[in-house]
Amino acid sequence: LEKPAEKLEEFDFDDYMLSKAKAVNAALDEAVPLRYPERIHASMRHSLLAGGKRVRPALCIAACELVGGSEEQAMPAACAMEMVHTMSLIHDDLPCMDNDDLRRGKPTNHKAFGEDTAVLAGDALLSLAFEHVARKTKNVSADRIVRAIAELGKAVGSEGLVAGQIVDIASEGDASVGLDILEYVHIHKTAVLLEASVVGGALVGGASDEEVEKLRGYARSVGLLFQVVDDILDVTKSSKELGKTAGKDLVTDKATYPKLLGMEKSKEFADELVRQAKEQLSSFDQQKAAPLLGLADFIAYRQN
Ligand code: GRG
Repeated sequence: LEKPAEKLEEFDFDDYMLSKAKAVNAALDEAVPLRYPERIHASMRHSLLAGGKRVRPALCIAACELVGGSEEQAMPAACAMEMVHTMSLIHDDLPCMDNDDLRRGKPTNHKAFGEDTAVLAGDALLSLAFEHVARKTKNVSADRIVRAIAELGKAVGSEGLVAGQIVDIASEGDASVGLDILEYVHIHKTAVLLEASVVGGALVGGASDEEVEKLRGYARSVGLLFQVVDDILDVTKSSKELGKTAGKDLVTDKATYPKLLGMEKSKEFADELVRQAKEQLSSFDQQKAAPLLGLADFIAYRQN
């Protein structure tokens, strides 16, 4: 008897994520050497090499490999996604935004280097992201590189991260914020960059238009899922910390899914989003889709 194809190889997701994170960390280290002027490069490296799950680069590489491309083709785009993500975290932590002291277990960039340097480090990472994809992507047609860059540009600007952040700021403390605004903020602050990561990876990997659109659908579901789960974790984590049933989410006026939908419905919504994400991958070879299927589960069932 022939073994069914899906049984041929057991996919080790943890091993996959570890090996991709290691390769991405090495590429990021090389992309930002500690050269003159040392202060700005030290500041960029402080945040860029501070750990982090490297979900965006993993999505980018996995999408590229799924459509027949290689890790090498995707790596510059994968690094660019992490550079943009890191810059958004640096700016998000600033005193004029969330005013946070800690990020990825280390002092935030402005705490370590001062606000002036932190703003510049974010700007430099944003600019480097685009230069890096344009200059370092190899064995991919110029047309595909330009399309990937356009995806990234859209994800960053006033139709992307910036849009999510400005609406988030405007709705702070507004008790009337409903599901529509909450979803808008989550889609723009989080899902758009996950979408650019997946679609960018697919484009440099040689995906057909049909494959790109299926992967875009996958990324949109996974992007919203990321935030719904984040909201759920906020409640469960702070409940544990407080040792009571009411978490941080329930005692602040920030709109979240558990607050607007209730915990049970939020979990049902998350389950539905995982299902939708996986459905978008059903026409691909399931063995080859294992990393993206695993990433959907990882985002859904993670603990932080
Ligand atoms: C992009 C020009 C420009 C400005 C930034 C501040 C801002 C505008 C946008 C905020 C974006 C933001 C901080 C969104 C939250 C994203 C998010 C889900 C962060 C957590 O991501 P993880 O869990 O973190 O992947 P790690 O540390 O694992 O990488």
